[in-house]
Amino acid sequence: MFSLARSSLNAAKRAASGNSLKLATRTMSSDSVTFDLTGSFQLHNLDTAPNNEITMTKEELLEHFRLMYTMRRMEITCDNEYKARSIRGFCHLYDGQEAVATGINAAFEPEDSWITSYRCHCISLARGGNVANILAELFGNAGGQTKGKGGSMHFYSKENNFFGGQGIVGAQVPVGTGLAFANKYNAKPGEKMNVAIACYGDGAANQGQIWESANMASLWKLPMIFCIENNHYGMGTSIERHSSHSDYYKMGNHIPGIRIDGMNVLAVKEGMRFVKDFCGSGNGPMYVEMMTYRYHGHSMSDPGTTYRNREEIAMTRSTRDPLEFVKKTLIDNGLVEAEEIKAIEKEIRKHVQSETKKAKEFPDVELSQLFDYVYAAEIDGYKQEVPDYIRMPDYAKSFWKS
Ligand SMILES: Cc1ncc(C[n+]2csc(CCOP(=O)(O)OP(=O)(O)O)c2C)c(N)n1
Ligand SMILES: [Mg+2]
Repeated sequence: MFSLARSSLNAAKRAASGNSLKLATRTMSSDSVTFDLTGSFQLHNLDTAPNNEITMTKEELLEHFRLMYTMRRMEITCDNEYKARSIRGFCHLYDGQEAVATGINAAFEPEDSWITSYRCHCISLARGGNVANILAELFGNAGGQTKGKGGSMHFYSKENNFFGGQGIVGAQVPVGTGLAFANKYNAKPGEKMNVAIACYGDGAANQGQIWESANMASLWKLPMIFCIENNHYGMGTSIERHSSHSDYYKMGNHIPGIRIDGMNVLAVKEGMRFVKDFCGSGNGPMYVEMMTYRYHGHSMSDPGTTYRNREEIAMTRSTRDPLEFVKKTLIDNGLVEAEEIKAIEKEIRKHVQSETKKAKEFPDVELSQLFDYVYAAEIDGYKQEVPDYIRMPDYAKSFWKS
């Protein structure tokens, strides 16, 4: 027990490493501020590096804050709705990790491809989803992003180049490598390629299929980003107990890597601008390690306090919270008054409330449409497949194809 608590505290120290909540300011003009990012990156096998500063306008910072606060409120709503049993099944929340999805999205173009694990609600939101459709998917009704048939782990939006939510740990990585292959294949000669990113966890990072994907991506110089969201725990196991080494950004061996302070949205944005530029220019893949933290347990069925202690969670919240960081950056640099932030928070809370109401008002999925969109509607003239047998929870209500 003692060693577990110790390793858990080590993890907390690492999560808390990097810049403190306060970001040093370099220069200021009337409508933008340049921030110092020194200490936010660690490099592996790279001759070039991201800039050690980033210039942001008030509007850009506010936009990031709005998205991150919407994510936070949406995940808190999921927690409440799950406890009220309006959401059933698996449900993995992203609060604590908001700066990662927000910063990547800020560096990406809509044409870049993105695929992730089951912890996918907020990435789907960043990628152009809306709160009502995301919650409707969790409620399992017809207004959901995948028509209420996927649930928490299976968001998907082809028009936003978001290739989902995967329930199988690591499965997104070979598929993401395939997306990178497609992006290279479809690129116009001489032009920058769109990149593909696969986000996965520290627990997934030692899987064989990831090494295999990395090998092909490197061999074929694919514009592929292997992005490890290191929240310091797998499904109840700290990195000290599940990985023989913890420098995840060096895991690609000869493949270049970068470790980024994943609690600082500006570091994520600037770091990912560099990574996208590197991979999209034909230099091959890169390993990216985002140092982050999850506040909730692994999923809603895990209280999240048996393998780490409450002090660790409280310490991260008070010293490294990604939202407090943006808020403080805005206020300390005189870009907004605290009152303005409070008003924005109030407006977003109301928005999430009304989206929740809207999400609940969509109708149930029609039984006759249960298999629409599950299999391809028509392939080479063949009509959509319906399985021969459907096992319902109540055996007597199961179906056989007549
Ligand atoms: C192949 C496979 N093995 C095991 C599981 C069960 N499982 C789900 S998540 C998880 C831990 C993954 O941890 P990590 O990769 O760190 O991601 P995080 O949940 O921290 O985001 C496990 C073991 C699974 N879904 N798929
Ligand atoms: Mg993890």
